[in-house]
Amino acid sequence: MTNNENAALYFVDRHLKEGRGDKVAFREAAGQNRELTYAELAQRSSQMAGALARADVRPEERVACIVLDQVEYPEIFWGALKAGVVPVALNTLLATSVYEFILRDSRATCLFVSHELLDVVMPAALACGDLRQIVVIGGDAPDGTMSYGSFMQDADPAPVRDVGADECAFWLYSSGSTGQPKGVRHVHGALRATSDTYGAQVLGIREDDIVFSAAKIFFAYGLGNAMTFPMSVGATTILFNGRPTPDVVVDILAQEKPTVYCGVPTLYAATIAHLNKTGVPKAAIRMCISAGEALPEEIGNSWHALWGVDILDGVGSTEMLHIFLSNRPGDVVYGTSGTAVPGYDLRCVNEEGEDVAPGEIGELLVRGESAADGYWNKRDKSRNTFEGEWTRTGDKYEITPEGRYVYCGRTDDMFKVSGIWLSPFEVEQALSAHPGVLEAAVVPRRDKDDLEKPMAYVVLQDGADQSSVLAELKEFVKQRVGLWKYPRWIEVVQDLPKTATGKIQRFKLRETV
Ligand code: 3SK
Repeated sequence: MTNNENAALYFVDRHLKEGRGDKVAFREAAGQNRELTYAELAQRSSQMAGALARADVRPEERVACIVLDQVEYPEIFWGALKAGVVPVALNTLLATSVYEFILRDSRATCLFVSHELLDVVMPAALACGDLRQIVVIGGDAPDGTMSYGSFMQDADPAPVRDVGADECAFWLYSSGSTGQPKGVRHVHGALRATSDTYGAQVLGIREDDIVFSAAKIFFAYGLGNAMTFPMSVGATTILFNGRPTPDVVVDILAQEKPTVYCGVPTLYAATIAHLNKTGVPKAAIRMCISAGEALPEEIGNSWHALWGVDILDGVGSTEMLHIFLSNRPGDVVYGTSGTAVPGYDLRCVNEEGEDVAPGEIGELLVRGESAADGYWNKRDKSRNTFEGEWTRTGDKYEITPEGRYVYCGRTDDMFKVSGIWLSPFEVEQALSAHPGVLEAAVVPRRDKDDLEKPMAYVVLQDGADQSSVLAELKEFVKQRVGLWKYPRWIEVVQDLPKTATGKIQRFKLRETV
């Protein structure tokens, strides 16, 4: 191969040749205060590639990353890419049973885990036969694991593996409508495809930018915001390893002075409420973006009133890697998702696959270079989603006469909570696992900020004590399926609407809500 298209050459090593070695690439916020320059990242990621080879992790094998936003994350991610090993970036908020499913499904042979997550992750890791190595970042490494320091120690840097742009680079996991997460395989070329389009042409990312993304690196949205977009131009990213509550976000905006802030609607709404009490500090933001779920108009207007800066609302997907439909700087219409990002084509089609007219609702299809290569081991689902050059989004949209796209809901029952897909099925399973619950149905309901959150209808087991079941259920769901998925409202009902074949008719409940 003559032209090595390994993405690490462009995003990491190029900065040395272009004289940005001493520039800070990543800085940890809120008391962590470690920094990583582009030169250090180039060196440490090459050393990581060598350490992976020394540990006998071979090219094309998967390494699972259950890692908080901290400086080791880019070292692992780019080190794996340099080695031709495939990092699988996993949500750090999942439950043990979901980790076990994903670790088995991905057949990862090595796991990197932040020590803060060990209690939840270790029982899953120990149950997975393919895992040969567990590397713990920070804290003490328990028996059967190795510390990050020892894993890296004295490893010789490895050369960057020669790969083509179409070779698999990394995986993300996307939740499925049946509750089973799907491994989404992305290629090396997809990273550049998102930074050359949305990053350069919508965000207009610049070398002097400092970026803070409240959305974590394990999300496709966070991966672009906090990793590839800033790294495409040699900018600096602020990393925060904790929960981005409104007070923390405001502190980071005031202390670290990011110029680009990337949030999600729920957090924008909570931050506005916080700022209305505390007042707006001096900050440096020039650009704010939002994705994950449609941004209510009111939130965009209130944010603009406080900061004098618009929020660019956009739409992306794990399958397309980042945003392909967005409002533009200087051309924001709140309540709409904007227009196609340069480099992407969109269609809105009816059930026959024909384009719908403006004003009619259809499913959104998207075409662009960053589309995933497919789902891992899910041929039917891959075929249904990736139709040749076009990717089905499962989102329903209407095009206004001015050519802007307006979100109209999901084609199936999935919905987003705080920007993360939620499968009602998965939450229903968790609710039904409680000894006091016979069956359950979950639908979205809008909260006071006009954002969707799960609402559950439950049928209790005969003889169950209603008040004690209700007192336990939210915590019970959090422990089983993940912290953000618990139902914010629970109503006890005598029975659930069902089809003749016993399928829950969630649309009937949605109408009631
Ligand atoms: O949910 C979105 O809008 C999104 C945006 C960018 C990347 C990934 C996703 C899921």
